[in-house]
Amino acid sequence: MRRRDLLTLAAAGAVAGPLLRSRAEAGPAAGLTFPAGFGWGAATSAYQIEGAVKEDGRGPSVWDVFAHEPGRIRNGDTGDVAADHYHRYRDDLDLMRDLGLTSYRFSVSWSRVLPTGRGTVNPKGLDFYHRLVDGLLARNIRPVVTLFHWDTPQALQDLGGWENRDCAKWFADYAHTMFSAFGDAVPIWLTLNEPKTVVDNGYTSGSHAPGKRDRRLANVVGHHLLLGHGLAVQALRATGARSRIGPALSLSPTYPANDTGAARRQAATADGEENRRWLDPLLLGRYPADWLAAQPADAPVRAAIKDGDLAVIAARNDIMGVNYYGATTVTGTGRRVMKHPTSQATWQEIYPDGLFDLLTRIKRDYGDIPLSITENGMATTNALRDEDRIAFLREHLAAAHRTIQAGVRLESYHLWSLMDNFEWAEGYTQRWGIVNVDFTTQRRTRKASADWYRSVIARNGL
Ligand code: IFM
Repeated sequence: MRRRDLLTLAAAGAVAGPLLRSRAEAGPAAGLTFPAGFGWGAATSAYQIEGAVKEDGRGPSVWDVFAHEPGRIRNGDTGDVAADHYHRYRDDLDLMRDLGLTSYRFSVSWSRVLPTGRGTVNPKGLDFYHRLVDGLLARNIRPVVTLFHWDTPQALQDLGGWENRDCAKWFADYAHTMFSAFGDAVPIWLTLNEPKTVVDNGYTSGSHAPGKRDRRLANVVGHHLLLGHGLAVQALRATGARSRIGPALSLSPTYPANDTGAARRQAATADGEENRRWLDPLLLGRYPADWLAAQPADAPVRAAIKDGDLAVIAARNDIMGVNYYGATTVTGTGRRVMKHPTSQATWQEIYPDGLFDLLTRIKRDYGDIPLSITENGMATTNALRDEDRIAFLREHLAAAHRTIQAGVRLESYHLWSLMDNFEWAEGYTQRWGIVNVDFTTQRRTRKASADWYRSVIARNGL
């Protein structure tokens, strides 16, 4: 299900209901202590916060180009300045320290480090990330670094980008550059952020860069992304670094809208698209048979999958990053419906119990791999008094706690997002941060949720 389709549903009135009807109304979860050493984090990504898109030798990415095309982004917004983090990172590091964060997930702008995506390294670009990592380590905050959060260098896009199989190799070379430069200073690398969103939004609905609308091509892109992940894992192992590595996937448990066999079958099919088509190749070394069978005989993805690819893709991961925003509910005809409350982001079907279902399912079906929640959060129009976000976070953390009690190796939680930022096609209209950013003055102000999260971290629990 694509976010664009959900917007259609929302417009038709299918999205409704007060936020967090069920468990939140039952009262706050309390007295839940997390294991010692549990990682309390927040997440961001480069294009969404850095700005400084033309400074210090940075090359353009697909998002620079896309955001400047008329009609692509709400209000004509761009990430040119964003939250100006490139210049304000020291203050932002202090903000993280004051919150008590023990983990910070950010992404590297590939074209800041390699302006044309490959070849000559831009020392000033690399230096920015050195200063950021050093600043985190000096504040006892663990850097969790994503290598690809959708901002493919435009120079590589001009060569076909992820449609071109070579992009997997270019990505692995860039990853190797980063591994060599940072060694053990970065304890956790995340290769890809949400390949599903690239496939769905970047190449199917066209609502994200590079704005293509070709589902057949999209699935080829999906395969090349997975191949790039596997090659990057190999590249890390080759350096001998002790850092750990894995992907960050957006996953969504799928449920039938009613108790009919047709709805259950459609939920299983939706599970193939939402979850198994990513988890199976990465953790089992094969595409799901039903997903593959659903691809037409002449689908280009069939030819794109070469002998040996799946062995590369299934290279051992040390950790699995899970971005969890909500559930997926489908009817007997396969239509997506919104059974649970939503947020300012109308594609979001808020269902905290789904986090428990999802993480326990990963352990059951894929083995006992360490997990990190690499994103979880909601957008709200409430500027500073974001009580709805607090309710959301409380319920999801309670579900995370139950997951740990059930024996899942969940080691950290990163809320999305540290601060308000450029929300892709929605520009600056959706506020996901626990820290408010005034995009005129760049002033940062902690929201109620930031103070609440700070107390959770201080208590190591709810
Ligand atoms: O802002 C995005 C992020 O870049 C990826 N995951 C979902 C978030 C909210 O839409």
